[in-house]
Amino acid sequence: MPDRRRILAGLATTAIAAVVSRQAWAAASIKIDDASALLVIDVQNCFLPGGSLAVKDGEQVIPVINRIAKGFANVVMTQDWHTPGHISFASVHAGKKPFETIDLAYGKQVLWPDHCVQGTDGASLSKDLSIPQAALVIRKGFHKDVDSYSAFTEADGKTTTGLAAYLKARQIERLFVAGLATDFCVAWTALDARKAGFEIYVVEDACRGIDTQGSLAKAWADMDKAGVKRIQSNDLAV
Ligand code: VGL
Ligand code: ZN
Repeated sequence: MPDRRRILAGLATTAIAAVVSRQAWAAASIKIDDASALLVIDVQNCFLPGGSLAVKDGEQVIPVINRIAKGFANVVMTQDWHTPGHISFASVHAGKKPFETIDLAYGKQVLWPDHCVQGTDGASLSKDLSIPQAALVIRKGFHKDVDSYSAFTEADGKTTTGLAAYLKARQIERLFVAGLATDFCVAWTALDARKAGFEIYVVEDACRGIDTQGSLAKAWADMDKAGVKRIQSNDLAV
């Protein structure tokens, strides 16, 4: 019965279309408004292939970040910006190697290869970032004796970068965070954003982690507990 077959085929097509459009709707359901800002964390040469603290597959975040950034009027970038001989560098602690930890006055510190030294090419933001509307670059980690993974508060837990006040002065309530590295600067930024009262989403596929001594799993667990939302770039309506 050709007619019946045609009707059934038509129904099937309609059903498939409904499913597809529902998925499309569900997949891009998070709206970006004037109270939203994108934070692009530390997309710097040192953290990219060939860099002194290269994050595995770090370069893969760049096209994703460039794509989602088109949906944001408000974008802040951060730049890890250490003094030469910074306290977070293994090279200044006799007998210590990168990725070992030490206890400092403000708590446990992972030691790193020398990276993101002020004014060096390694500290430059990647030339492949394409976010011309970014209005602010926050530099952090520039006090020689204190690290600062977070874009908000240095590792002493009290020295502020001023970012929360800037965002609040601009009526920003909702933050989306992307960049490097998921388990250090991205996670610490997201956790501090919650403490400062912001709603925050980590865009997972726009980030990559270092993952030393279980740090990546711990970071996601801490973020989950603190109410940080974990999304994919396709969830954003851009
Ligand atoms: C970072 C380790 C040391 C980061 C910065 O951007 O996540 N990680 N400094
Ligand atoms: Zn650093």
